Amino acid sequence: MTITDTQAAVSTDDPFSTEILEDPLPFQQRLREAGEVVRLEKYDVHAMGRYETVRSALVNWQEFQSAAGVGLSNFTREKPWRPPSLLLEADPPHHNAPREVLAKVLSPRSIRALEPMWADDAERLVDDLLGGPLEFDAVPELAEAFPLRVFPDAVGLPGSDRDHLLPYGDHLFNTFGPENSLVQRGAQRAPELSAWVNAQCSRESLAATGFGADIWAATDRGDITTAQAPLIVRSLLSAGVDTTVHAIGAVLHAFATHPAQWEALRSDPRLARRAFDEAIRLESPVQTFFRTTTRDVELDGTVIPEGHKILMFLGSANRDPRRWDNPDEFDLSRDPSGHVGFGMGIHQCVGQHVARLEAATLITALARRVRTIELSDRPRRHLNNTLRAWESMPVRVTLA
Ligand code: OVV
Repeated sequence: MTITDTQAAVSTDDPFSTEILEDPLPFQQRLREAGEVVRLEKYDVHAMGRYETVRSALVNWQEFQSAAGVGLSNFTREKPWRPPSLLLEADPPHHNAPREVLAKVLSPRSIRALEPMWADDAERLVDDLLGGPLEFDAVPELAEAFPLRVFPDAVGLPGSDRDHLLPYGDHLFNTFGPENSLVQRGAQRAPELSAWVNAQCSRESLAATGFGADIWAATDRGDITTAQAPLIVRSLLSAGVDTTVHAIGAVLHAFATHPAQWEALRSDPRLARRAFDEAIRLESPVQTFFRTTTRDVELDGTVIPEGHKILMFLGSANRDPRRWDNPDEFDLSRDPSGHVGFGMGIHQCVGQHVARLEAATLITALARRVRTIELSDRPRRHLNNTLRAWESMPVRVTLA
């Protein structure tokens, strides 16, 4: 990275290259060191990697809009590959009604009734798994199995084909980046998966109870229109599965590599929620989102012109030593609140209470039965333009 006379620092790195997706940490450190804003030459966008800068941009929706898309593509110039999300890809005033409806559907109060059911489901999944070999791959057996068991039921999806949700989400999160080979590979199945997801969003295809039905009930009250409801259901199906799968993968990896923290959790299971947020901070399953400037914005002596894309590195902010002591440590004695892994401000993850409940019920069930958990082989990364994920995580456990 070089500093030019009057402009922002410039980087020639490609954060969406295989090499940096495999291990983004050295790049993120260079980004934070280079300055508050850094120009990424390859994509003609600006990037932010420091906690305070990222946080300030996240809460400043007036100057850093989402409505032009939160990926590299600028919706004011390029046609989006699917109709824009009414939540993710919208700003006030259009954002308000969908957000209020979904926030109520997914509120801590509304989801409280799920806790005993999910605790039972978690216990059954863990019991079944531990009845078999004590060496297994924690990605399919736990990180994928649990969300795919409980979340589609909570939405009210009818029976089959639920395994379409993961590849759909994976492709969607790839499309926030450039059109590289990850996007090209996913594009083959995208029409089929997209048609399937859209078909699940109608009132008739959803169960009479569940998050889907709750969203549709808001049309009866006039809180949202019947044209908006299916797109809000689509947001649930888009953002609700891959994110929680990879977040659970992150917390399992953290415990498998930090035995003292697993001990701490086992002696105080109330730490499950903190562990989940600490893992979100450390791994940031959603690594990046873009914003688009609505006017010329001056930052640290650099003018970012109106209509420019800004790439915010949530994962880098969550490991910024300017904000966190020993940022690379998974440490249950720290308070991870304030991390930007769920974003911040008006777009902050509306499903975070659901995600915490899923993770906490699974971690609690594991803590009861598993005395030790360790990696039995090298875990393998799953590459995605936006998500930080594991493809495979072989573990060995001993029973309590
Ligand atoms: C946060 C997020 C990710 C992906 C999709 C959506 C939201 C959506 O609203 O469709």
